[in-house]
Amino acid sequence: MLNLKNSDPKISEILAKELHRQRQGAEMIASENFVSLAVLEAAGSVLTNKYAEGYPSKRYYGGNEFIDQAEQLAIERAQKLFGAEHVNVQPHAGSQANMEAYFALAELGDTILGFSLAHGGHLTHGHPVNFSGKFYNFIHYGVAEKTELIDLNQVRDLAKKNKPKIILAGASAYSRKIDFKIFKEIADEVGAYLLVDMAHIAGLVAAGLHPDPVPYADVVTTTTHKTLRGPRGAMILSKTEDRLDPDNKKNLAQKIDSAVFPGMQGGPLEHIIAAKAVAFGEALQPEFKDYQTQVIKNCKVLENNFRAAGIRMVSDGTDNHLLLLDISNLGLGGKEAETLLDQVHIFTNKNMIPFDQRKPVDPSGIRLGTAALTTRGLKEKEIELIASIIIKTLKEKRAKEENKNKIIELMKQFELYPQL
Ligand code: DSN
Repeated sequence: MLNLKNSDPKISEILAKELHRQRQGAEMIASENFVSLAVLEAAGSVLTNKYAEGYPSKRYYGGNEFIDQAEQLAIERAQKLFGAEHVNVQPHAGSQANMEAYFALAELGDTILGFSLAHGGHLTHGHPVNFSGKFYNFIHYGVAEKTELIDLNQVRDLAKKNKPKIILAGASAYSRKIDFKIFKEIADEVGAYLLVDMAHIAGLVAAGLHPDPVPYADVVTTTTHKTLRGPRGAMILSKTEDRLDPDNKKNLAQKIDSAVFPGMQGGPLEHIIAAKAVAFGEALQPEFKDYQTQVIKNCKVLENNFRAAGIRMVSDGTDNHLLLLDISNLGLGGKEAETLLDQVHIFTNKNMIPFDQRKPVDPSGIRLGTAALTTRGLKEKEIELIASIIIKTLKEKRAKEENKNKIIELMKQFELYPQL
């Protein structure tokens, strides 16, 4: 840090301000977390200097003796963590991981059945503005209007009618458990691959606190930086054998590897891969399960407080690390709510709710998560205080200075990176 301060004071100052912002706020964006200093150190390491196109012991550049060891460790730790047959740790981000999985499993223009973004899915699950919606013929299932749970009857009906090449399960704003066994049954009924994007819940899956997609899915993609608490990046887990195409020269693992490189990416980010290895090592420790257990407990505290305050939650609550509030009957939109909460230093994001009457830029929902706050050490008592400030701020439609100060004081008690 000393070097940066001297050589580029402008950027150094921006980094310092961002650290200050992170320290002073209650981070409730459901897809964010705080990595350990060890992960941070690996991510900022000399491995950034190295070109390593290819895979361990099969590189297109020399000098990869140590890079190979780091990547191999990342692979082996991820295999152990998730019981996966094959792991590719090179995807730069969740979006690339999904693109690579589609490349491996389908031809351009093939039909894929995925969860609608408007009901809690993801942009890369076939939204028309995204590559996925442009390159493939996506059909979407959603949630049932009454329960706001994934409508498995609709999934089955659409699968039978459209005979997709891939059925895709996974979400970015869904607060309930996903039954991957049923998805697998439906995929088998229509001869489709099952692809699961477990980005949001990967940490819960690793800790055994969410149904595990790995035994059922042909391929599982995930980011590494959400509940899994690693560096910003992604990976792909897969079975080795290809159920659908046994005569193909490549098995499923080889198809995934070639889709990642040379299909989609060039030089892997080996500093980030080393940081992934560190994070997977951390997730293999028993304390990681305690952490994930607390993430869910903290989210339940939010649920109980919002229910008591009469604030509607999509699907009436949560089983995981996130909650989706429907604030339409409080007389404010998601955009305004996000801004008001920002002003009291509670960081959230506006989000569409199923069957939303408003537009994505100003929808009816607010998404909240507890992964990052739990990393900072907050437990039930502190989450109660934060819930009460959220409720007051939303109901009064006012960002009061006293509430902002309460959050700043609270967060001071849970130091973030005191060593930095
Ligand atoms: N942007 C991520 C999220 O917030 O859920 C998903 O990619």
